[in-house]
Amino acid sequence: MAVITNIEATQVLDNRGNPTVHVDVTLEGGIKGGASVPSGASTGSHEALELRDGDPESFKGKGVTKAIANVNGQIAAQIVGLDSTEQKKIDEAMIGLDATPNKSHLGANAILGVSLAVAVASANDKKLSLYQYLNQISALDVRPALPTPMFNIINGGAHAKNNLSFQEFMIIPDHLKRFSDKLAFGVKFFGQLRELLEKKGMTTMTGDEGGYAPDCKDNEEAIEIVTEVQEDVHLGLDVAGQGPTNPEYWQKLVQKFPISYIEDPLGEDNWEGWKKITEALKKERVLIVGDDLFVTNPERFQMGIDQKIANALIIKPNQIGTLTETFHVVKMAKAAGYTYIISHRSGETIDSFIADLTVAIAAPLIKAGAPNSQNPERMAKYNRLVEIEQELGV
Ligand code: 2PG
Ligand code: MG
Repeated sequence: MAVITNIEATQVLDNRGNPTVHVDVTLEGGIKGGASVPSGASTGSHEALELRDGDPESFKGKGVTKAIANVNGQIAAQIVGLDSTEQKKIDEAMIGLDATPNKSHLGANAILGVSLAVAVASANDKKLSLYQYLNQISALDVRPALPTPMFNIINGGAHAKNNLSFQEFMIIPDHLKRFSDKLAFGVKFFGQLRELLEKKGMTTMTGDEGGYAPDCKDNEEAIEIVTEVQEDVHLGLDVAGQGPTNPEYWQKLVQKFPISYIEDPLGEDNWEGWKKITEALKKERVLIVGDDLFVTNPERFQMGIDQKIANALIIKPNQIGTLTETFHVVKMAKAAGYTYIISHRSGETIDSFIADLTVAIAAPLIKAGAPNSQNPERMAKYNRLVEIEQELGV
């Protein structure tokens, strides 16, 4: 029994300078746990609602003081006094208190901040590493394992001021075994890409996730530049629904380049198109990944499973709003044979919760941005994974 004695939320800032919710939970005996909530830019329209103040005089309407007030008021009133290890009960109490389908009453940012901070406090109370504790409460029956990082080394779309319509160009060092070797590979590759861009007289300015944001002739040129650094490196794309809609385009692209991962090739409501693309790319051994399509939402994901759409999905706790619901969707993925991938948001803080989460559920891949030392909000996740690697002795 670890009784929650206090819950306190604060408005902090993310890497874009936008406000976000930080929550600290205190337990009887003084043990604490804190968590900061991330925030997307290319947000799916079916995501749980991120509550923002809308006051143009303050942070261009992006303040989160209403969400903070909901944590310190209504949520604290309901949750203080409960046992922090009862994650499901706490999450369900918040869902009940909100009583809307998309958490628009209290705000998914308010609810998730509490949900995560409760888990961190409980892990601290039990003197467990966060990933160990999450592994236990997930009840997924998997052994903690380190993921392969997908480094987003060229940024476009809603994450950069350049002319690339695809949002993310990633490298996937799955030819290496140890996490720290994969990270070293990413850092080296990123440096080589910088040199190549400089040689070509292209900009090395970066986007929101730390990758370079050059202007290119088209998306293909960006892929060509990456493969100029190394021909056979495995590639991943997040198209964020901003690409051609005909399956032939994608078939040709994956035949031309070593692409093994395509996220959101089509828009979030184009179920018919998704069905065709999934069918067309079946024999190409590519992960076809639903992000804005499924939004970590059990109903939307079930529609995809039923129609055999995609073969992988992105898991983002803030798309759904509680840890319990996040675990539920991962369980569905495991049962249906979909690959599940943990992802950061383009708006992040140095909170590294998702690093522990990815290990806890043994997700084979993580998206956490560029391995760019100028972006501590991305490096925090990678460095935490290195720590876990050390702890696991693998
Ligand atoms: C995505 C995410 C993270 P955002 O589309 O996958 O990379 O972007 O957080 O802006 O939605
Ligand atoms: Mg995406």
